[in-house]
Amino acid sequence: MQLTRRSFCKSTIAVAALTLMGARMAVTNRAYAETNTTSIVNKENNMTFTLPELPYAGDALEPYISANTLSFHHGKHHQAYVTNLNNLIKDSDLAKLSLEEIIKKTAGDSAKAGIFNNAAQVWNHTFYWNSMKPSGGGAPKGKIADKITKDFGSFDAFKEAFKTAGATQFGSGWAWLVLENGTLKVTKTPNADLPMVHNQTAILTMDVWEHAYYLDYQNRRPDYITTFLDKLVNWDFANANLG
Ligand code: MN3
Repeated sequence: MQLTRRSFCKSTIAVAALTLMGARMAVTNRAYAETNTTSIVNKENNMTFTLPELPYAGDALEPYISANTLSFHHGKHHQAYVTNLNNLIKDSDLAKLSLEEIIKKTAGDSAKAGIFNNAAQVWNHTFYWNSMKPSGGGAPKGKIADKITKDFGSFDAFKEAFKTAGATQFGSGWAWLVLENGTLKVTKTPNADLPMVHNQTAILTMDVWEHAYYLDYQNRRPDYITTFLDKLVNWDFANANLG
């Protein structure tokens, strides 16, 4: 993580504010909370969301995901969702809520679809950055490895299910490893839809919107998915999310 002096100061202030506010934070996912406490929650003025920093350098996922892709995906797409969300909730009661509260409150409300979409995309992208790491991928270790074997039959069976979910999500969306009623499942969601509004806990995600891979893989989505599994998955994050 590359912190500028300005963002470091902001983070320090945010951490202090968080410590004081304590229960203000309602991030369901423990690891997600630990990795994003400085940036995902409302800032010191308690009204505005900020773009979380990437958990690694912008070129750290090369050659699998280029610095160019991350620059646009994080700096432009993710930032746009943050900016849109702030504009949409400005001066409303929603501005006082946590990101997850906003997502849950607006889910399924067609009059608030714009707010839901932008809030969920802020959450999804932060979760996606953390679902990858440099020198990641390959077979999992620890309790997630045992749980995958138990619930899918084998790691290869999980990989096939995840590849199929990613490749068959028509148009824009996400592939997920989730925990539902104590069992791991692979799911896919369209657009901004996400597990927390389906009584599921997110364990890992992969963005299959074209902007996630088109600069590096063009139309070869299956190659991007295979690379994600073989070279990028952050199993430490998955283990932490499993709780
Ligand atoms: Mn995206």
